[in-house]
Amino acid sequence: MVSPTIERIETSIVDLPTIRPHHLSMAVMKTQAMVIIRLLCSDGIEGIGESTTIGGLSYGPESPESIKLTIDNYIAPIVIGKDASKVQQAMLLIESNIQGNNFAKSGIETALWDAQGKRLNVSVATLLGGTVTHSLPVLWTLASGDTGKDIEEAQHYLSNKRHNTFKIKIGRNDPKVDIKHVTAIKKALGEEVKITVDVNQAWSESIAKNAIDSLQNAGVDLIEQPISKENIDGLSRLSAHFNVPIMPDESICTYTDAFKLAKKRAGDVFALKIAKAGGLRNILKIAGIAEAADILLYGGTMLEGTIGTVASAHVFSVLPSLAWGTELFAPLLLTDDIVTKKLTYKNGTLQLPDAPGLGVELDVDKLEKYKRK
Ligand code: MUC
Ligand code: MG
Repeated sequence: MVSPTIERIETSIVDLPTIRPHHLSMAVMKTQAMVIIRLLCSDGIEGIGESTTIGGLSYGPESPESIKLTIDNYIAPIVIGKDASKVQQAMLLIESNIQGNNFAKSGIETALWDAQGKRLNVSVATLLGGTVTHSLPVLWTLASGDTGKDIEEAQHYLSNKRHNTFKIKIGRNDPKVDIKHVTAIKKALGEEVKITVDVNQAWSESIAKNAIDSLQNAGVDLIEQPISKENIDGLSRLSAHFNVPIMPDESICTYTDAFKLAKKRAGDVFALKIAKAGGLRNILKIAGIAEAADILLYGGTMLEGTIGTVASAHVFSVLPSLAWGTELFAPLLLTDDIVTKKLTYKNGTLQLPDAPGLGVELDVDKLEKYKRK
């Protein structure tokens, strides 16, 4: 049998507006910019992938423009002409020639898995070992920038049963203001509704000590990245000091980070993201380290559109355990989509599609409409 080769890789930056401004400690998002990858193979099969970050260069070390350039000028020339069915081999080749650029690598790996799944008529999750679940818990993030609006939003999604857990973005304001904000939301939603907060590194360790104490007393269930991503010892100290679990996000990108953090018990839960990790295979490696260290897992997002979200869902669905669920809600934060059929969200979950590959199809007209010219 002749092996299929990678013939062409096309990348586009797609800008999709959000349904409302999304306030994070480091940026306010009104649109999301996603790099969409089309990987065309000699057997006529096309794989799709997505490489997305948040707020230009304010969150991660790669921008949409740099991701596109890295793929076009550096990754594509390495893999064009190579066997499209050997995902591991292609990724090892990329990894041995290109330092860093994990977001770009993740989108390419996604497209390779999608193509191979379509080729073999199986889902990406099947290629990765097979699903443990088809239904992933999905929270919603409250980040309108206004306490009243956040409460209204949460009550709306509780009443239509789309979500039952909420993450509140804080760190933009004085900690006292943020604590009041979180306490008011928790009080309005009641004891039963699980609330997490994401500080996105905004606090010093000493501020964090006082603020986490107040948030713990207010009944918050999990504290995400309260301090600088570099302060690993600080994360260990906070995790040892508080009963409320601490979750590194920006501090834990690669499996090497996972090993360093696990050794220091710098967190009780790890936030997994395919972009930070440099792809789906690396999520499985991080999950192994976490399991060995008795650290729990959470399925994170870089606020990807449907393609990146469903790629994350495939790898998260094969994990032995995902104790803290996921935040794979971002397609719902966008006003439109570039796939023909949207993902199914219901009863606080995302349903994994079971069509071959990623199980979603690119809408080429929509891609054209939203593509940066
Ligand atoms: C982050 O830091 O976790 C995830 C959800 C959200 O609203 O922002 C992202 C980024
Ligand atoms: Mg985070």
